[in-house]
Amino acid sequence: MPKRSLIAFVILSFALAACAVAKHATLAGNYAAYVPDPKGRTASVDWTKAEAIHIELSNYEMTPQQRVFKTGKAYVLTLRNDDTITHSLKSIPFFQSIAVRDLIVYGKDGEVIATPRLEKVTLKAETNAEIKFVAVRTGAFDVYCDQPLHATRGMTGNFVIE
Ligand SMILES: [Cu+2]
Repeated sequence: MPKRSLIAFVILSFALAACAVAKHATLAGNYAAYVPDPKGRTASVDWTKAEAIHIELSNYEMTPQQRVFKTGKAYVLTLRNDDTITHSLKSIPFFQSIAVRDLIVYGKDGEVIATPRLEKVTLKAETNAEIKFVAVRTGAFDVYCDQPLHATRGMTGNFVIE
């Protein structure tokens, strides 16, 4: 294979691999802003005591819009999209303040994405996702759906870690 074609092939391969993950979740390239050692942090908590939380993303609404988390506590956050269109949950500062154990996106092409560095979770129509995480850093975080004009129409919320 000529050198130029080889380079193009390598770039295309990387792009396709990135797309496979980007379907449901956007990942940051920069680890430094995220909570260090998410594996260690999520391994050292009692998951039988994890609190289950449900958030609906449908009809240009995020329900509930407010949610308070406690540092050091484990959560299983279920995101449901029962709508006929795609929605997302985005907040880079929030995802940088939690230690993620697993992200599972359910649906036709559901997949498990093991990552400590989420930026958003995208949910196609009639898809659910589950994020297992430990709240780590305190703060107030704006969350929103980043589909065009959805935040303007009301798909916003506020998470607090205290
Ligand atoms: Cu939306």
